[in-house]
Amino acid sequence: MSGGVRPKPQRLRPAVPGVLAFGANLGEREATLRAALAALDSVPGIRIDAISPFYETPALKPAGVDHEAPAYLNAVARIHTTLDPLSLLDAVNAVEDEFGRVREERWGDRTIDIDIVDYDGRTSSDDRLTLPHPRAAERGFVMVPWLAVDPDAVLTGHGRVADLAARVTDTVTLYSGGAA
Ligand code: A4P
Ligand code: MG
Repeated sequence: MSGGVRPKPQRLRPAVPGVLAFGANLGEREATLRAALAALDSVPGIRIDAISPFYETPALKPAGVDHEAPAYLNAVARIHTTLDPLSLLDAVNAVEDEFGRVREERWGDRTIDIDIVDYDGRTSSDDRLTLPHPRAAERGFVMVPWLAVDPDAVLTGHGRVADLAARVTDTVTLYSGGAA
């Protein structure tokens, strides 16, 4: 987790940096986010380096912001991983499943959503995985927490996260429940 460095088994692939975004708007949001972060940190080949504060954000639906839907808690984690991108996606999907994620509706309410925002600055696209995450740049609930854990961050193809965070229009409020 953030702060300390824990020994992990040696692996053949070098560890590369990545950025994961977390969102939850159903159930015990804060507890779920913390448990999902801990679960990912315990996956062999994933190490969480830093966790942003948690932010409360109104639900964004395909038709726009939905103030009737439960609000989200969002956070971003900086990681290092020895997993290849699709294995990392498998790992985050497994953690989503573990915490009761049900996929019924696009952008529907959910106990937990974990997106790979950035994997070592790479650009790629296939059926399962688009890198960087295609909608991250315009989302305050991703840019603001990312900026909090990396003031110098750059989103491949889009520019400095500080500039992107200054441009977003959605409301992002620091959650009084506090940082991880
Ligand atoms: N996929 C492709 N690229 C990626 C990637 N970089 N990271 C695929 C993760 N997954 C990726 O995702 C659908 C498919 O995207 C997966 O099968 C995966 O192979 P999903 O998590 O099943 O469904 P989703 O999250 O509803 O779809 P989508 O389009 O990823 O949604 P977004 O764009 O992530 O938006 N409002 C607030 N306030 N806070 C939020 O966190 N999140 C969403 C989800 C909508 N509204 C929100 C929030
Ligand atoms: Mg998702």
